[in-house]
Amino acid sequence: MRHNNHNSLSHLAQDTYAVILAGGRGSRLFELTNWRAKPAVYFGGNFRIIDFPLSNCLNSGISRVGVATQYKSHSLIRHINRGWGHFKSRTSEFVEILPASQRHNEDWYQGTADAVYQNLDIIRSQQPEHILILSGDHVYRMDYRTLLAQHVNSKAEMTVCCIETSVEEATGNFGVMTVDADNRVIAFNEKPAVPNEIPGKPGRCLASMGNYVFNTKFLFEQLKKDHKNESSSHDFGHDLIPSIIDECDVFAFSFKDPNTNLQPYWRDVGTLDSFWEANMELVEPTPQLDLYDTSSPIYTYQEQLPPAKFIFDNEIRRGTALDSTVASGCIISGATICKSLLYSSVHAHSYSYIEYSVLMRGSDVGEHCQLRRVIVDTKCFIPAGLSIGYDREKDIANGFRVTEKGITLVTKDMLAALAQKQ
Ligand code: ADQ
Ligand code: ADP
Repeated sequence: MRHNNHNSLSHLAQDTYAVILAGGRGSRLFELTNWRAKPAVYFGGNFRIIDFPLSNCLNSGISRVGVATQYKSHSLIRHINRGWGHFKSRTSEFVEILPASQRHNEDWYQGTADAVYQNLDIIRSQQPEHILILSGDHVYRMDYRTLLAQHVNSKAEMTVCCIETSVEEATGNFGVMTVDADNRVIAFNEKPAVPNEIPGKPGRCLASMGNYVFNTKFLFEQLKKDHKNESSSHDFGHDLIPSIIDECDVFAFSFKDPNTNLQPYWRDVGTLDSFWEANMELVEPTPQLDLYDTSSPIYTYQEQLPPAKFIFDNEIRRGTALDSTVASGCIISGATICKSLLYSSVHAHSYSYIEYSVLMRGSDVGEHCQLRRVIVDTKCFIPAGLSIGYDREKDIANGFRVTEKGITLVTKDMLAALAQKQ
């Protein structure tokens, strides 16, 4: 039976258990992931990165989800516990945390395949037909039912989701594959120095999104084989996928809009620059990622807070936000905010001027501060009169991190160190 009508798509989703891999640090986000895993990093003025794959599961009708955590998981676990309780509204629905807990040996999770292997008994008890493995690191909307349908219709044992990207972007960053005319994966190289180009498309290649579908029995067999292989690093991209493509039915699923055939929005936000850029796209008048689209909402945890409040000081003609998003609990008092994203409970005081910046939950910008192209981590108190983002050397001397593209990251630890110096 071909799976494309609504009923059979719903069944496919119901027979699937999703594992979201959320244990990685995301080291190129530097101090932003000093105290939280990358999937717990804030994004888009209201959300955390993990909210995107979790919402995609919910919107696709996949109601059994395990989140594999490892690195600095406190912030992530707290967010999931607080924010994803509504998933439990029916007894068959859940998001469960799969912490690295040395279930199969003395080790923490080795690679991504090991993170799944160590939870096989938990997954097995659910008896799913398919297992959807998702990276917890990316911002995108996707209906996973289309992927599941292709997987079943092509009689694949495993399906890898891919996007077309530039060779430059893929080099050293992504798993890169080559497919034949039937979309069968015939080569897979994890983060190659010289990626294979798509035939006839110079400079372009097929990159893995780090999302995979497996037939359950097949995955269990392959994970057991990989576990026994002492030379394996137990990672899907490095070890498991390259080891099965010659013998098994592994297909690629191209992430495309079925109506336009165009590639939908998908962002890695793996570096401070790409994180800042992806946030800035959202304050454009009509961004590609429409967070206001209620047909597939992105859910999150939000504190119960009073509305954002703007106090316009007539004398200094300030107290406004333009081309910006301002979350609940913010107080903009005699400050000007331009092209910026303010998370909940940010306070900006008189005479301060903030532009092209991302300010996370609970930060406070003192009087007469100026911020330009700055990422401000949670609960930062920027002392009155400080300018950030105008003088690279001064920012570095103050202990802030400045990227090559001139984005400045400020965290509360940096501000505490600066206060001690003064
Ligand atoms: P990377 O994202 O670089 O490449 P990795 O660091 O292993 O690979 O992270 C993949 C996902 O697993 C992330 O969501 C991360 O948080 C999580 N993770 C990492 N280590 C983990 C662990 N020990 N336990 C639990 N979760 C863990 C992968 C693929 C590439 C693909 C890119 C797309 O390997 O082939 O191109 O994703 O970004
Ligand atoms: P989030 O909003 O991501 O939860 P928080 O500012 O509350 O951000 O902190 C994230 C996590 O890191 C929490 O688990 C917190 O306890 C821990 N944390 C943050 N800063 C520090 C620090 N300087 N030292 C130790 N732990 C920290």
